[in-house]
Amino acid sequence: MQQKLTEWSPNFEVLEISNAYATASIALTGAQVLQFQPLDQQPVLWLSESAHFNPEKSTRGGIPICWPWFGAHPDNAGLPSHGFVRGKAWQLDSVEDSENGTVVVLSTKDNDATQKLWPHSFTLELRIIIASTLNIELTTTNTGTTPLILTEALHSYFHVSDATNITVYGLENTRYFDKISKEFSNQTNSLKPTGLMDLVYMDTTADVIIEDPQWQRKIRISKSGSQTTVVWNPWKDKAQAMADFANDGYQTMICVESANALDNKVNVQPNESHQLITQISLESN
Ligand code: TA6
Repeated sequence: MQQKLTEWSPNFEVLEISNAYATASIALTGAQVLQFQPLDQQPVLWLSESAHFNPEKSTRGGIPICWPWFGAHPDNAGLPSHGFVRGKAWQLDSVEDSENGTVVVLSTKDNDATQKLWPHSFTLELRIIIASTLNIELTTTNTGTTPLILTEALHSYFHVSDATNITVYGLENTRYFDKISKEFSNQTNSLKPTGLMDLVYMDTTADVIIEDPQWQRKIRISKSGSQTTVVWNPWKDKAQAMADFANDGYQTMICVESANALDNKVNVQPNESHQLITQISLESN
């Protein structure tokens, strides 16, 4: 394995890994995986061509970590969207080769600034295993004396050849909340993106498959410790409104997020831990 820590912009440090199976890059801001590309494959994760590499903000693409709330804060719209750890400096604890691939561990914990936003004590650890598959394990540990009640997501952006020509399987017969219409519905069939979608699928632990006929591959997203799957594509108008989203960027991405959101809250008791895990693998069509 080869590893390099480089600054992609001032104070924005990125760990670049290259091993026998894949290359990957991980920003220390937010412990955000920015890139993952198995050898001889198109990149699996989508990273915006217009991304801003800001040491205090989440980057558009890869896998931002939404924690300890997903989306807007439930009671206080003034708090940051998707929680506060995606714009926080994480500590790089270790980088080691194992028989399963390269294992990278990052962590963060509460401090005065987080206590003001969310008055709880915690440690968070992200374990990333880079091989021909990408394994991500987010462990929340309650180091305080009262229960932690939280929502969260591994907000994964996937790279596809053409968003209008993919099919998303695995969410059939699942109830979802549509964040645009603000209504609950039931997904009857597989999903074919045709426009803006912001869908929160409830009570599902199923694998999701993104079938991409043009690139002759399927991306399989398996998960554990997750009861919610979120599917998002901002489509043309919303993408144009975002400074870090190239105008046509929506055409080559889709977010499929392993999450615990809305009523699928997680309750972590003092001295206990909870793990949100996702595994991303490629299969040929
Ligand atoms: O997961 C979908 C979502 O919650 C959308 O509602 C959308 O706004 C998106 O995340 C991106 O949020 P961000 O704060 O990164 O711009």
